[in-house]
Amino acid sequence: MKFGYFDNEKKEYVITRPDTPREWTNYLGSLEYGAIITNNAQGYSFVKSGASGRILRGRFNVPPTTAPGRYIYLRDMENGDFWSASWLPVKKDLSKYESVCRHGVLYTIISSRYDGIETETLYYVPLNALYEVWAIKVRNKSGRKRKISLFSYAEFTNEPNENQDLVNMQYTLFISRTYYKDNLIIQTINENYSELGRNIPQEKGISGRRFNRFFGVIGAEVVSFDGDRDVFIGNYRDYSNPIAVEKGKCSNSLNYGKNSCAGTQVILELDVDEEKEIIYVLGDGAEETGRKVMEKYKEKGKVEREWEELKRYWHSRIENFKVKTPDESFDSMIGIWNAYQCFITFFWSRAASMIYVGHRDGYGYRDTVQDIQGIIHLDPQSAKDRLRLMLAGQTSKGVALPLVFFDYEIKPNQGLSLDNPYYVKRTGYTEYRCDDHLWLYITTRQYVRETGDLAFLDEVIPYSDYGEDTVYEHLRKGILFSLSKLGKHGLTYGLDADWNDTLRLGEEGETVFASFQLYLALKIFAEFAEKKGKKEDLEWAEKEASKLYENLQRYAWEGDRFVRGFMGDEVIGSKNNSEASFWLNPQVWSVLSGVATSEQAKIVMDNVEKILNTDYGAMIMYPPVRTLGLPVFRMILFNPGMKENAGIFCHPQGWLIKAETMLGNGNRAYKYFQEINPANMNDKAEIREAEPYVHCQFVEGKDSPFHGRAHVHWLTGTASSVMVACVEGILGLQPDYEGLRIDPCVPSHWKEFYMERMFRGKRLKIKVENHSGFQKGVKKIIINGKEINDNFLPESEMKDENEVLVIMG
Ligand code: IFM
Repeated sequence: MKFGYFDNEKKEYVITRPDTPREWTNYLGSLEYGAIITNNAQGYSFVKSGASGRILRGRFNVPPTTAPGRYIYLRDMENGDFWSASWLPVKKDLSKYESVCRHGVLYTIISSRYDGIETETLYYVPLNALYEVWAIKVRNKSGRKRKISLFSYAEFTNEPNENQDLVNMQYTLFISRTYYKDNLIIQTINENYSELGRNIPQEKGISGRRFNRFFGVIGAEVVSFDGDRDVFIGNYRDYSNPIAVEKGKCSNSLNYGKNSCAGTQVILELDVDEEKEIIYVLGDGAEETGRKVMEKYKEKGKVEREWEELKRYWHSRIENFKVKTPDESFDSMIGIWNAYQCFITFFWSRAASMIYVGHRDGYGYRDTVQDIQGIIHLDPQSAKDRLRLMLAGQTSKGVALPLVFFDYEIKPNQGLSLDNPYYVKRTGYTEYRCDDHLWLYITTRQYVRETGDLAFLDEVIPYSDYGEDTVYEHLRKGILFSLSKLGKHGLTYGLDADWNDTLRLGEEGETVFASFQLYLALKIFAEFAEKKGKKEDLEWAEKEASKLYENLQRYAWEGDRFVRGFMGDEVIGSKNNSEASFWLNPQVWSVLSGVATSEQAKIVMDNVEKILNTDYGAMIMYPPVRTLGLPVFRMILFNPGMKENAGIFCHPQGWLIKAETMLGNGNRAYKYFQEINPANMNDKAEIREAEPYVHCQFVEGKDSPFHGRAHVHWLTGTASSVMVACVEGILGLQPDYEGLRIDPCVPSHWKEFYMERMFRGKRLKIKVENHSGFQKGVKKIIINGKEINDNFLPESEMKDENEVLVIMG
C-alpha cells in the first residue's frame, strides 16, 4: 500500500491520504524552539527541552495517536457542519474529504478540501525564533458565497515539566491561568513568582518559576475565545466534536484552576473563489512579546518571505552534496531525506520524537559522536563545534561521560564524572561504557580528512572533570583507558555496555566488537602520530595494535565467524551455542577495522548473508535469546525479533554496507542498502508502517510475526551510518589528508551517475562512467581536462569550480 510520493524537486514528501498506518511526522524548529508535527497536525512543542520546557501537550501512547495537536476547525455558519483543516481530529468521511500533507525540510503544509472549501496550512518555526507560525489560507471553491468560522485550538501544558504536567495535578492545575485581550490569549504559570523562567532545562521536578505563553491571531477579529480547555471541548466530549465548534461560538472562558488552551473564533465571509489568510502565532513569552510577534505578521507577505528564507537556509545546507544515480529512491534518501535526518539527529540527539517523550536532556555520548559523521560532508564547521563539545565530555581518565547535558559548557574543572554524585543523580548513570570514547577516533579522522584541518589535533580542550589537553592527548588518554581495561584474553572489557546496550559484560566479560574498535582507534592514533612526526607514539600504537591483533586472531576466530565476546571462559557468539550463536557486528567490524584477512572477510561476510540476512536487512544476531538471562543478556527482555534480540538493527546496516564496499562487493552492498532503504518500502507501507522517508532504529526480524515492521523513527544512529556508507562506500567519495579519493563501489548495472560536492570550499561536479559494468575500480580521473591515472584527486589540482570525470575500470 502506498500513501504518498517523493517530490525531489521541492524536497518534500507528499502524503496523499491521511489514514497512514502510523502518524508520519516531521520536525519544525530546533531545540531552542522545538516542534513535532504529524501529517494530521498532531504533535507538541517546547523550548530547549521536551522534558522541562514543554509548551504544547502531546499525550503519548493514547489511541489513536499522540493527541492533541495544532488544530484548526472550520464551521459552515449556515448549515452548522464542521470539519478540521487536517483530517484529525474531526475525521470526516474520506470519500468526501481530501487531505494532502507536504512534509518539507523543517516545515509542513497540510491542505484540505471539503464541501467546496479548500484550506492550506503552513506550519513552521521561523529561523532563530522562540515561537511557531500556523498560516492558513481558506479558499471558497464552492461557487456560492460562504460564511465560515475558523476555530483554533492549542492545548498548553500547565507546567513546563512534561511529566509533572501529566501526573501532578494536585499542583499543576492550580498554578496556571489564561487572559485574553485584542486577539491575544496569554497563559501564565506561577504568575505571582517574581523570577522569570525562560524554560531553561530544569532538573527533575517542578520548574517553580514564572512562565508565559502567547497565542495571537492575525488577519481577522477574534469574535469569541476560550482559555479554558474544558469549556472549549465541553463535558464528556473530545477533540473531534468540541462544543464550541458544534454550537458555533466559544464561551469567552478563562482558565483559573483547570487546563489552559487557546481556543479562538474568527468568521470569514468568502465570495466565490475568494481566498483569505489567517495567521496564528504561538510561543514563549508574555503579552509584550506576543504583541511584537503579532505586529510582524501584519506586514503583507511576511510568511512567504520567512518560509523562503527557511527553505533557502536548510536547502543550501543539504545541497552541499547532490547526487543523481539510476536509482531515484537512492537519490531521494541520500540527497534529501537521509541528509535531513542526519541534521535532525545531530540537533535533537535522542531527545524528542513521537517515541522519545523528551526526557533525555543531553547528548548520549556514542550516539552523538556518530551523529557528527553524518553531517561532516555537509557542514564541517558544525561538526567541529560538536566534536569539541564531545571531547570536553571526556574525563581525564580518557573514558567518556555517558551523557553530555544540552546545557553543558566547554570550560575547565567542572568536576563532572561518575565520581560526582550530582552527575550520577542527574543522569542515573553509575558505570562507564567501554566504547563511548572509541567513536572519537573515526569521527576525528573523518573531520580532519574532510577539512585538512590537522591543527585541530593541537587544539586544547578541557576534560569534563579536571585539566585539559590537546585533542591528540585526549585521544591518547582514551586508548590508555581502554588498554587498562583488558581481560584475560587481552581484549577489552565490556563494562556497562559496548555499542550494544543490552549486552552487559561488566569488568569480567570481554567484547570482540569493541576490541576491533580499539584496534582501529590505535591505527588511527598511529596515523595521527605519523602526521605529527611523533615516532615514539607511532611505534607504541603500532605495537599495541599488533598485540591486540594477535589476541583477536588467537581467541576470537572460530574458522567461520568471529565470536562476540567472552564471559570468563564462556564464549558468546560461538558456533557451539544454541542461542545468539552468530552476530553481525563482530563480522562487519573485523572488516572495517582491517583485522580480518581477505580470506576471513570473505567467509564471514558470506555467512552474514547466509545466516542473518532477510528481505528487510540483516539481523543483529541469530538465533534470538530465549533462555540466556540477566545480567549479561539483557536483550532477553525483548520479544524475539525485536530490537537487540534478533531484530534487524538498522544502525549496523550502514556498517555492513560499508564493509561490503571495502571488499569490492558493489552488488551486495547495494542489495543491503535497498533492503533497509525506507523509500524502497514506499508502496509497502502496510508492512513497514513507519514513514517511508526516514530510517528507523530497527525492523522486526524473522522470528517476529510482524517481520518487516519498523520502529523508533527519526532519532537513530542509522541516519549517519547509512549516510557514511553510501557517500564514502557506494559513491566512493573518501576525503583524505591531501585531497579526495574517488573510489565508487556500485551495483554493476549503474552505468553512469553524477555527484556534486563541496570540498574545502571548492565545488566538484563529478560524473562517473561505468559502461563495462564494474562493481569497483577506477581506471582514470579527468579533472578540468587533465588526466590522473589514479583514484586520488589532489587538492592542489582543484579550482573553485571543477568538472570531474571518473572512468571505472
Ligand atoms: O548503540 C545503542 C545506542 O546508543 C542506543 N540505542 C541502541 C543501540 C544499540 O544497543
